[in-house]
Amino acid sequence: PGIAFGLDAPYSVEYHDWIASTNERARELAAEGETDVAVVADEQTGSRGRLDREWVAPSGGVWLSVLTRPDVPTARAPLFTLAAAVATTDAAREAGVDARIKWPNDVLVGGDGSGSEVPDPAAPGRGGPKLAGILTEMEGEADRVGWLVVGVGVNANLDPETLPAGATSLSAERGGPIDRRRFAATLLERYAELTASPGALDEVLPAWRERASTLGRRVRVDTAEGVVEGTAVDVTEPGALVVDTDEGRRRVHAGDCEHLRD
Ligand code: BT5
Repeated sequence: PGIAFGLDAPYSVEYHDWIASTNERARELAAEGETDVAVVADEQTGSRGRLDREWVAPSGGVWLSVLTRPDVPTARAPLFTLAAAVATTDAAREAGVDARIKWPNDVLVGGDGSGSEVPDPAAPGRGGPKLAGILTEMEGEADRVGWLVVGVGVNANLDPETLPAGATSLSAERGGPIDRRRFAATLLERYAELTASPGALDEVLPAWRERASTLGRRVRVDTAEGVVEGTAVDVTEPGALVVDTDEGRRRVHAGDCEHLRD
């Protein structure tokens, strides 16, 4: 059964039982001049993570990409990735799964690292296994965003055995399948709301901070300029991680972040 659905968001939905990559399809649509389309698939046969890493996407997940042409400066584009992480977290929570965000683009299942079954929301932890990942691609015109594709992969109704080590799924966490239509609709509606206007975008960072598992933790971030290790203290516009290191405060714009034990 497919997951075609109605939507209270300004996107038309293009649904595929299977496709190579929803991001790739959205990029094709961008090249054809389209906008405001959500490409959704049940299964992907050639999906990608960041840095061309493989993304495992069997039937039963929520694999989607949203194509828009936001009228914002290129410098604000990272806020769309953070907005997608917030939207994914909220949709997971609505489905009954305690999700938190690991900078910049991973959604993890909560957990304070203590092994306790019930994470304490007042004491956000390192976060556990990976539930979802986000891949943003864009093309700018001068210093404005031309088109922007935000791809979100969520392990929805999947047996973690079929996923890479360190991954989990909504169904595994809940002990039963979720309603994927509802989940995808919630995610897309929330994303639309968070990115609707420059004023709405101003609310993304505060919302992200509230849902973060990274802040306050010791982290090691692998960046193009080398490894940055220290305590993650904040995320600032347009999505940079602020890390207090032994050599002082650093702002990191991109990289792979690992949460360390305290
Ligand atoms: C990401 O990359 O986390 C971004 C993933 C984006 C996937 C979506 S699905 C819809 C759209 N269409 C696409 O073609 N892509 C997007 P990254 O941070 O680089 O993490 C990739 C790493 O996560 C891999 O190297 C694996 O270790 C791991 N991984 C692969 N598949 C996974 C899965 N289903 N769940 C959890 N981890 C996975």
